[in-house]
Amino acid sequence: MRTDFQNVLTERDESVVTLTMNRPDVLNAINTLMLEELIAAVEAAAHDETIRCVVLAGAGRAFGAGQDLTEFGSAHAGGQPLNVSEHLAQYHRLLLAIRHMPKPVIAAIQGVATGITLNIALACDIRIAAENARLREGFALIGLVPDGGGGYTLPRLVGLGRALEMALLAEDISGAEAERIGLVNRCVPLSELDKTTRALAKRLANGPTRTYQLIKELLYKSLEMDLQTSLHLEGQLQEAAYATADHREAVDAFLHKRTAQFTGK
Ligand code: T3D
Repeated sequence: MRTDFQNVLTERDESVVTLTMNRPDVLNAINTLMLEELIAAVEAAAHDETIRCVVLAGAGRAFGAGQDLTEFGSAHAGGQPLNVSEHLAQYHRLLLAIRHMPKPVIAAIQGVATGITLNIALACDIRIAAENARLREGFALIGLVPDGGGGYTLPRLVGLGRALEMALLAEDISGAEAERIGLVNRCVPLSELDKTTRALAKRLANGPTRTYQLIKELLYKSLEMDLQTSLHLEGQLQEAAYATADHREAVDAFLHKRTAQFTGK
């Protein structure tokens, strides 16, 4: 994977890669370059079989303050008019790359996570928030609708009523409240965010990666299916899981009373 990005730091720890949005002076607001770099890094992580878990984080005191509004400001001032569909298409490419990642993706959220940055976190498989997290579906505050998949992910995570409240009022939600309503999986003290994220990422990276890919496919696709179609898909995916080396290894490990060593295959 490229490591010469300007606005995204990449850190490799065995089979875990951490991608850190890195514009701390502006709370990691996403400008065009950061977006391009995030796409490149996420797509590279998807194709690299030696990577078995991806972590998305923010540098400094925030996870991220959403779209860089100075870019919107100069577009409105007539500098470079923004083609909204083209611009959004780039975000959609990133979101789909995260959603289709054939391995788990964890968002580690501290401080502000608003607008499109929050919705990128909502596309990840697991979210860990620090107690100081401030999660805000902040689009309405600048007169926009929630994009970046928020209209899809938000009601599925927290239910329609809560999603409407979050999108219309655009108020901060604390890490603890986010855990309570299912917006994040866990809330931990800020001092433990890094340690907790690393431990979880390592645990997932040492798991049956190919099976994790199949599990993701089953759950995400089943959201859109009736029971019968989901049961059919489950059969297809279980056949694939049954054929993995990791399944055979796990059964053999159980029978021989030893710990399974998963290769991800
Ligand atoms: O293409 C598409 O359709 C995508 C669309 C996406 C839309 C969105 O993402 S909607 C959300 C957009 N983001 C916001 O509305 C957040 C704007 N920022 C704020 O409201 C505040 O900064 C915060 C509440 C997030 C944090 O406040 P605070 O007091 O902790 O920090 P601060 O002093 O306001 O910010 C620190 C610096 O970051 C500051 O720069 P300065 O004054 O020190 O030079 C501030 O201007 C800068 N900054 C914060 N957010 C952004 C930003 N610069 C550019 N874009 C930002 N989004």
